[in-house]
Amino acid sequence: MPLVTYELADDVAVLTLSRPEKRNAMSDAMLGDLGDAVDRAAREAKAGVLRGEGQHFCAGLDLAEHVDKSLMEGIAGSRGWHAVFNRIQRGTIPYFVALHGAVVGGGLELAAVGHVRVAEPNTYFALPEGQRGIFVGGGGSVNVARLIGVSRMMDMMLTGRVLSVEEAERYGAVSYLAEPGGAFAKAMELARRAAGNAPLSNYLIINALQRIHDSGHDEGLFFESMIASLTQGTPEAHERLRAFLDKKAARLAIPNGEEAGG
Ligand code: 1HE
Repeated sequence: MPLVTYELADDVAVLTLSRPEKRNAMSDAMLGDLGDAVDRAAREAKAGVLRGEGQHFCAGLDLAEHVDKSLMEGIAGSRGWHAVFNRIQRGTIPYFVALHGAVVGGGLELAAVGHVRVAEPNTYFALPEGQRGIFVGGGGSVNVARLIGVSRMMDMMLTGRVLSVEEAERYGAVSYLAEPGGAFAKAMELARRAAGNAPLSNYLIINALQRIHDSGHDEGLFFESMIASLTQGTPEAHERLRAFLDKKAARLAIPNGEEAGG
């Protein structure tokens, strides 16, 4: 049985970390299965949902496999995480991450490379690398720091602070608070919505925004103009703009339950 199971629900690929007896700790084999599932989703789906089986999302790096690794093996391991995670973060489809229970160490690094995070009330977040005598290796120094800020990340790593879901939401790591047991359904709802967007827009949203954010002001604005004109010229954009003008487009679902536009 693969350690990451794959299902296709219409246009949405559902990737489930399936090693609950070890709290979905990420072994080398599991990372390989995650990479295979991500590549399959890129071929078949328009959006992805990532979740964990059992009581927790993911307990991070499989520590049992890492007791006796050499320095070079450690580097290769970390670079392997980067390679797979990059195919999620800067791939072709957006990922919605459904969180519950422990989101710890590499589990938080994995959640951070998704594009939108939904969490249940029992979710908690920790970076116990300092306590374990190691360091983040799955891109967290870039991606977790980008989500919550360097100073909060240092606090978590230095003191072992465990964030509640409310704190994580306040810090920007969680976009939606779900009901108990409701994170997957909410992530599916959001993924289905995103799957209805123009695929080129989704690709650019997940690839260009992060690169623009990493670049300078002038480069960012220049890059943005190029992308804006590129998307406007596509037949799909013409069709969608025409649908809006003809009042055939889906209307905005505004928070008070009314609809507007279109
Ligand atoms: C594991 C792992 C793991 C559980 N590697 N085996 N991550 C951590 O430091 C977190 C370590 N795990 C925990 O603190 C707890 O397991 C949890 C708080 C996540 C969950 O607690 P609980 O009570 O539900 O489970 P448990 O009884 O602690 O664990 C159940 C089994 O899973 C047990 O194995 P068993 O054979 O005794 O049944 C645990 O040993 C096993 N298990 N977590 C290996 N992580 C790219 S660099 C990233 C760096 C990091 O991720 S550092 C943080 C690592």
